[in-house]
Amino acid sequence: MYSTKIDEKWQKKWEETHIYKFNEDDIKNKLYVMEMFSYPSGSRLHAGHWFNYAPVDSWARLKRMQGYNVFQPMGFDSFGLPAENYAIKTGIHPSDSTEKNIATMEKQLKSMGAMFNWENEVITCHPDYYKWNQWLFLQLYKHGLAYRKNAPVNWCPSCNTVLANEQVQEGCCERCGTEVTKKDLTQWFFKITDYAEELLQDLDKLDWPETTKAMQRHWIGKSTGTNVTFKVVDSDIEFSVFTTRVDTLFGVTYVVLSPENKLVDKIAKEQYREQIENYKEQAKKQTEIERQSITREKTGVFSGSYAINPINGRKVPIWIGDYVLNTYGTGAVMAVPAHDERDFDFATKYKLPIERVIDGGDTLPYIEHGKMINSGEFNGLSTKDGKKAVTKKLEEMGLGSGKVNYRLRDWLVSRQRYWGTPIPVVYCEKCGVVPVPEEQLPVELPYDVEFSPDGKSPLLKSEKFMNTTCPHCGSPAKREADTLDTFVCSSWYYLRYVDNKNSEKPFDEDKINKMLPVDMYVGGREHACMHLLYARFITKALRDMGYLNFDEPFLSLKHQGVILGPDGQKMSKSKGNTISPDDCIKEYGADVFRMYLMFGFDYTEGGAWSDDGIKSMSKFVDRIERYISQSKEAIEDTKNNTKTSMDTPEKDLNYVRNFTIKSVLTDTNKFQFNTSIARMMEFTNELSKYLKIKNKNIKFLEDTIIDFVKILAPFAPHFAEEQWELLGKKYSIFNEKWPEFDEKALVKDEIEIAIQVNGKIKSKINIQTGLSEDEIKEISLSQENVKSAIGNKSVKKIIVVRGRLVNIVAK
Ligand code: ANZ
Ligand code: ZN
Repeated sequence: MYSTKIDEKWQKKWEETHIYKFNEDDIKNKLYVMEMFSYPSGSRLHAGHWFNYAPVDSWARLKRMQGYNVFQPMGFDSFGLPAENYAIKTGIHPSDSTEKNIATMEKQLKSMGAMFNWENEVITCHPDYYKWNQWLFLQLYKHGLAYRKNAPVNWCPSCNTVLANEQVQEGCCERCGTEVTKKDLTQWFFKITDYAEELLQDLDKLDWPETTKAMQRHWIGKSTGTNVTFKVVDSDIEFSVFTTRVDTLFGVTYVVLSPENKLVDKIAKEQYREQIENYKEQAKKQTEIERQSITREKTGVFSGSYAINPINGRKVPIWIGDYVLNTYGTGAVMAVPAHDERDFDFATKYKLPIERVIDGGDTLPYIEHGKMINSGEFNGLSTKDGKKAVTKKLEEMGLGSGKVNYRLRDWLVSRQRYWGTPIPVVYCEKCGVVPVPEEQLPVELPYDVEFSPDGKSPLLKSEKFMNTTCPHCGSPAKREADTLDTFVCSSWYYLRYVDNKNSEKPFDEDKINKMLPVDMYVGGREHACMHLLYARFITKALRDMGYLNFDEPFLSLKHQGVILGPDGQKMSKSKGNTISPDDCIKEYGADVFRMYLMFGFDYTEGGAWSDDGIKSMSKFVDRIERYISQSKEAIEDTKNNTKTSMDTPEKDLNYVRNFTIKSVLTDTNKFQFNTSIARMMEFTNELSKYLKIKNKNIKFLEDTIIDFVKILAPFAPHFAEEQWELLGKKYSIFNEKWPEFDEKALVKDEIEIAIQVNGKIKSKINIQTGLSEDEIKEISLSQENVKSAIGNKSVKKIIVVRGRLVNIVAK
């Protein structure tokens, strides 16, 4: 009987024989399969991890049996807030709890029986990894892609740290859900915006889910428009606005600066200053999300100054309003209330003129495209042509030009937390910012640090860490106290896996350029605009520095769905609806658990857990075991069996066998594990029928069983390995070739049958052998002659005489 004993037996054997060791001499058949590495949390491996990893392992096993040389590494994304917060709560040092959690999770992962290449493991909180994380920082710095600036940044008051834009979701912290505020801080950034266009363009090359690509496109947010220069009246100050609707330039009735725009102080007239100062204070309290809201009531104050519209020389008032963001475009907009909703609301509220310059519709604002009106020489042009013509004119006048903007912002990487990679920089009174020389890496994270949160970097409190000497001039210097965002660790771990023991370099270039890109990457869709964007950026940056010869890290990407609790709710300890993988495998074995995950859910959709589901999967595995053992008995008892012909029962089973080989292959290739297993179930039904027949073709049965165990192997690896051994076959089934299907067997034989209605033959048709009775009935009833013979009588009975005739009784 299949049980965890079998799991353990084969796990041991696989480990002892190094069967899944990657063959470095066979790179041309390499297949780099990677699942997102996990965070070593105290709550152990959950059903979601299993759902991410086990089916992908089955996919990879099938590939292996097709001759691929599979590389499937595993590791731990082990820096980060949860360990630190846990430490604050319990006093257990993050390093200690993390090491313990990793040990537990490694054991659990091993109980899955996946082909992980543990010898290539990467643990990001170990100095032999974060040393190279620091190296990466230094390379980016050297190439102008890491810089420091003072800026209003997102601050999570609960996590006590700044967050990258990507980590703010609908105004809240991606980790803890607390509303994010703004703080002016000097922070380190990575210049991902240098790659905005390439990050956008290359999405087209990727075999990724369309929704994920769309999210990245949206996040990058390319916008094509025009910068238009306005001169301030009675001054030599000028400023630009960014607009995507320069065809509405004649309709500008005022302009708006963001409250943070540096020009505000320069142009504000004396009698308005106090009001403006108050307004600036008030604007600080609003989040960018609130400020961008279409529905929120617009607010603003007049500056007292005017600007000149370059296209018609018209004088328009300059206002200050917080619906203009300082972080986008030029931090200033030209307002066209007739054709823009926010401008319309603002103009209505402050009684500013509204002038239509685009024809179409009766209502205002009219925000669609149309023909230009009230626009002088441009009248009659369409929006599309008008944008070109007006931009051209502005360019000729030297008062504007075409401009592309991106919504993407640089990646803020400093964190005011302890449990992360120290940023390898020192501050010297004489030399300023000095990067730590590469040969002095790693800058080790000290163990003894007071990390209770007070909004400042915990490392500041470690004198021993902070005080150092300048690598440049030798005078006393201070270290950077912030640590790196953990997304920096995960932005390049797929490179380190390949050469994880290299102590000279982060990786050997020859090695990784042969092994990468990753062929298949699988993980949660929540990483669409964070990890998956950062990793693409880092790959491109390292390529431009000459380390890599490829443009994209992950050629194919898939997202697994979410496994919900039996109640259809997200699993959580507080709801008491979690499923423990440990308990499941203890009760049913790893392969039953794995098969249930593959059969019970659509891989990309997930769904609610069902106890009945896993029970019936367990029964299915028992049935397979019974049939194999019955087959084995029949095979061993060859005395009475001398049949060598392939008659109808053999042909029927042979059809299903070949159909199963073909469908499992195509479906599994598409990550359709549930239908793959459904085909295997159909196969076992057919097999059970055949086993009941007295006169069997034993050679055929044996071949069929061998094929079936091979088909099953990727999906139930321990169980199949055991059955393989019981059949007397040579270790290991995973060194066998995946069976090939015979196209000929998939063409069904046809026979002619007669269809009678009330005893009279009405039709003769050819049907495939092996159809079920229901299928034959359905085909018979659909024949035109039969239908008219039945007319409006009702069918009382249908008798199917297999292979000959169908008799329909109608009254
Ligand atoms: C005049 C205009 C007239 C506009 C019209 C739209 C419709 P996307 O597509 O997101 O790039 N805008 C520019 N900079 C802004 C900022 N810093 N804060 C808030 N809004 C800003 O949007 C570009 C449009 O958003 C620009 O085109 C500008 O308003 C506004 F009938 O200019 B438009
Ligand atoms: Zn110095």
